[in-house]
Amino acid sequence: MPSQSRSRRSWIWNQFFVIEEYSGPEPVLIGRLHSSVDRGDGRTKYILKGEGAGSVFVIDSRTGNIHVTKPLDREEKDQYRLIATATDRQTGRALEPSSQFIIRVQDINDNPPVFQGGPYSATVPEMANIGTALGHTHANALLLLSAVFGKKDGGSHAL
Ligand SMILES: [Ca+2]
Ligand SMILES: [Ca+2]
Repeated sequence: MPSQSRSRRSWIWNQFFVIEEYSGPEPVLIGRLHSSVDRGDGRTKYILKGEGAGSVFVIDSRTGNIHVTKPLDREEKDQYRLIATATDRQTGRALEPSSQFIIRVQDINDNPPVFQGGPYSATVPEMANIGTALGHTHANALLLLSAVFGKKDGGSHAL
């Protein structure tokens, strides 16, 4: 008899980060999905569902790159729950179990209390945690790769 040790697959909770109120000349790359079965031949189709998918957040179905299309306001909404799916472009079959993740909006002090004179300027916090690798390899799961924030061209990423 086959053993019952079916490994229970738990959701992999990962996060992307977006600085609030940030807008660039073009949609800002915030991260990237990558399936472990993606051979880079274009068969893998990445799909994004959930809050803001297709409007606030758009995904390139081939590369898995996720962009944010407009400035976000953390005082209005501080996180978005999304679901990532990878399917085979030809058969439409799911290649991976869907994976949920969160896009968190990072606070900046854009609504400072007015109690001090003196020059005050809101600065964007250190980007360190954005450049950190947030995803981790899992044998059969979607991998979330964080973006190098502000990088103009992601084309130099070697796989
Ligand atoms: Ca705000
Ligand atoms: Ca704020």
